[in-house]
Amino acid sequence: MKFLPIFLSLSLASVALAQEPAELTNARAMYELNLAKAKKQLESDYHKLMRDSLSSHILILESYKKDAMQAGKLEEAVAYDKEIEKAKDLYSKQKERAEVAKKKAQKNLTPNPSFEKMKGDNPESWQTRIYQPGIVRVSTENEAHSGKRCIAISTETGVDAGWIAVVPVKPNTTYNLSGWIKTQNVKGAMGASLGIEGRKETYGSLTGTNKWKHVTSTVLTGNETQLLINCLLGGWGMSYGKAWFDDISLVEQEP
Ligand SMILES: [Ca+2]
Repeated sequence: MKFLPIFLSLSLASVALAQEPAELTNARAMYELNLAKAKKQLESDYHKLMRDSLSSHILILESYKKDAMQAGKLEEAVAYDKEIEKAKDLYSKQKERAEVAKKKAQKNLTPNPSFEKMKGDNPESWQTRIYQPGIVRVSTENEAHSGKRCIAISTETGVDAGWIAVVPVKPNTTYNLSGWIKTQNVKGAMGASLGIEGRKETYGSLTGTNKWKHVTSTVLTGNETQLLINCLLGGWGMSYGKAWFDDISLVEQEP
């Protein structure tokens, strides 16, 4: 019997966790988001400060070198010259580090974005959705924008269908969604476009026949913690023809 209080208190704790109020969940998400933003800002400030300090250091060394030259102290001037080379080397290394950090922050979050990896008959991490029935062919093809493969949707009878990938995202954050679309005799509804499933706005909305075209747009997440990228032929109605998609990108934007 003496274990009962522990058992009870454990049960109460798990009930309390299961029923965490939405405000608390949101507050925690906001805290983590702000913390991530602050870390990113600190890192970028740090890189800038390092470069600024090294620039001033180089300027000072150069003025010392000039003074030494004018005073005919050649050995001293050569020593300053070596210091200047060292500082310039550090500056370029620092610049490289900042660029690597920036690239890391701008990572494309789309899984298998060029459709090069296959899993069975489908590109890995992508699946098809048929919203309105029609005779539709979904395929991976060799007419790629880059690499060897891309995805395609085609129909003569009309269709509303898409290739979908799920991407975890941060709430209340801005992302840039972009991709390449090619079309052949597309007509009806939104045509061929890139969008987020469940949202009415689509990006690109190509009709007719087009060579590979780059489409890009800004997506705000609001409360969402995942986005379903949708390479779509149709969209709130039926479209006809054929569309190809390749090199899809979802990148978090700088705060
Ligand atoms: Ca590709």
